[in-house]
Formats: sequence, structure tokens, C-alpha cells
Amino acid sequence: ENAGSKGGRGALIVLEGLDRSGKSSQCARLLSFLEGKGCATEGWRFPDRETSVGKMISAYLANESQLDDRTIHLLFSANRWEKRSLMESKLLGGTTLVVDRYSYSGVAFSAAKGLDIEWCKAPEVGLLAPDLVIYLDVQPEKAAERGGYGGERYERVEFQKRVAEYYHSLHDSTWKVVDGSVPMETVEEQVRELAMNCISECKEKQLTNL
Ligand code: DGP
Ligand code: NA
Ligand code: NA
Repeated sequence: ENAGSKGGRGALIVLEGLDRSGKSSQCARLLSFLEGKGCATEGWRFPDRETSVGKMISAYLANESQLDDRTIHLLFSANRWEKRSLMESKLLGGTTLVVDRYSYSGVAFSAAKGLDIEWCKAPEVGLLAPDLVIYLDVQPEKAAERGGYGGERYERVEFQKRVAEYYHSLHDSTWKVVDGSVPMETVEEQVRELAMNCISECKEKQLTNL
């Protein structure tokens, strides 16, 4: 494929944040907004629990299986790797991807367990680099109050506080921090604007790797 399809390539837009930060709702809202604009868009999420690797991850998160910390780390990464070639062909074909979590979740959640951060980053190298990372910033205590957590493995406020610290150490030039504690509609407006700018700017840019 080449990036020369009529409208240029699609954008890789990632939403990151703590559990209950509002990512999934904002991804859905952004997706329908972009579809309404006639923009070729798909909503993706990681972990993708549908694949066989994803099913192992899902069982681990539900505390139905136990796995060594490095082993589960590599499975999360493998779950991104198994979607890399499809991701690349979608983007080159002109489809914008709105992705709920990506490599930054991979690094922040595992580093929060005490694994070395450079070790955590290593298996992500070579995955496609996002054009835009929108970090929905919500205080861990506030996120926990939002209808409570669903009972999965990482949904504890002390752990989420450590995750937040690691997220804050990961910010790079593609990151935009959006205050996720304001009304949903305000967040939505900001997310839309960032996404629209990104989509028009990245058409001519080459895809790169992390
Ligand atoms: P979600 O389906 O977005 O609620 O994510 C499930 C949980 O898994 C959530 O607590 C965040 C965590 N998570 C997502 N991606 C990764 C990853 O790559 N590595 C680790 N260790 N945790 C992750
Ligand atoms: Na969750
Ligand atoms: Na979510």
C-alpha cells in the first residue's frame, strides 16, 4: 500500500488514562462525531479481548488466572503486535483509528507493579507511533468515585495512583492532556478539536514506529 490514497492516510489517535477516567465514553463519542463528518474511522481498544492472547489477558484481569508479572506484560504487548499489520494497512488505506489504550498503558501499569520502566518499554519498540495521545486527566480518588470500579485486578485506588505517576513520566510531543474532571460535553469538545487538527495535519506525514 502507499499513503497516497485520495485523502491521505488516516490518523492514529490514542486515548489514555486511569480506569474510570472516561476514555471509553469519549472514544465512542469521538467515533460517532467523526463518522458524522464522513470521515473513515474505526474504534479499536487494547487489550483486544477477542483474540486468543486477549482471552488470556481477560482471564488474568478477572483474577481467573495467575501469571508472572513479566509474562502478562509480554502478553499485553503481543496483543498489540498481533494487530500491528492490520493497523498499518487501515491507516495507509485512509482510515483513522481511535484507540482506547495503547503502549502507554502497557508501560504505566506494569511499571506501577515495580517492573523496570526501560524493560517495560522495550517490547513496544517497533509498534506504530500514535499521531496524537489524548490523556484524560482525572485524580485517582475522583475516578474511583465514579460508580466504583468493576472489580478487575488493577481497579484499586492505591495502585491507580502509582499508574498516574508513571503516566505523567511518559508524556512526549504527541501528548495532549485534557482535564477529564469537567463535564463530559466539555471534554468531548476538546477531544474533537484535537482530533480534527491531528487528522488534517497527519495526512502528509509518514507513519513512524515507537
Ligand atoms: P480496559 O479494558 O481498558 O478496562 O483495560 C483493562 C485493564 O488492563 C485496565 O486496568 C488497564 C490494564 N491494561 C491495559 N493495557 C495494559 C497493558 O498493556 N499492560 C498492563 N499491565 N495493563 C494494561
Ligand atoms: Na478497566
Ligand atoms: Na475503559
